[in-house]
Amino acid sequence: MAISLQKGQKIDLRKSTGEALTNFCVGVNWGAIETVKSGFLGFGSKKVVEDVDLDLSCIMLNANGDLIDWLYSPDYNAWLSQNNIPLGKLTSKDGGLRHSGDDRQGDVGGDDGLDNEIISVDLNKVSPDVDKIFFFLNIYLNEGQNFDFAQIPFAKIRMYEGTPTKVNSVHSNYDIVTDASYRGKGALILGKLYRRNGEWKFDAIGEPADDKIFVQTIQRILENYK
Ligand SMILES: [Ca+2]
Ligand SMILES: [Ca+2]
Repeated sequence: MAISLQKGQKIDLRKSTGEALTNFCVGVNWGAIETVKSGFLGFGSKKVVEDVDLDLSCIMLNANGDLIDWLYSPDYNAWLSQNNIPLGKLTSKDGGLRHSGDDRQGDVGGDDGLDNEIISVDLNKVSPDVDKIFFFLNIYLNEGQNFDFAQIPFAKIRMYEGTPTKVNSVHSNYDIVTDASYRGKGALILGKLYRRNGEWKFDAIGEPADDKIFVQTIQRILENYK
């Protein structure tokens, strides 16, 4: 039975068998905004799809709270290099975390049951220098777009065993859009994996933020969540 996460809940990373959960996926599943626009005098109504570009990212901190590694989309690299910000990448230096790549639309035609952006985690490969791994989600608004988590038809986060294309067993999940505190917000600090007495644990932070771009969310985490 999957755990339905509550904001601020701390959980052990254990399978239902009691074994430590070390290989899993952190995934976000979401839908594009689909509306039906009726034509003149009600004729010729058509479905209009508005792309929803959510970005799942993570950063790794050492025990002093210093940023030592990160995963975020390389699609922003031109802008990042102009601003002297480390370039985006999809695999961590230690190979323990891997991002499935940037999805810029969301599901069209309803929930396909698979996550649109996934970070695969193998805790056995994570460098001993990494003490905390923060996961966060940002809405990237294209020119002329203006929406927040409340307008997205569905957006769910989960931890599960499996691969980006196959879900074997869901460990825990968290529903974003049904939480009223996310209305009007463009960013969400999902939670952190952290070491405690030689074991990894997860803290479902669930804090929304007004950040316009993920680098602001990284800054926020470094300032407030060490
Ligand atoms: Ca995306
Ligand atoms: Ca999906």
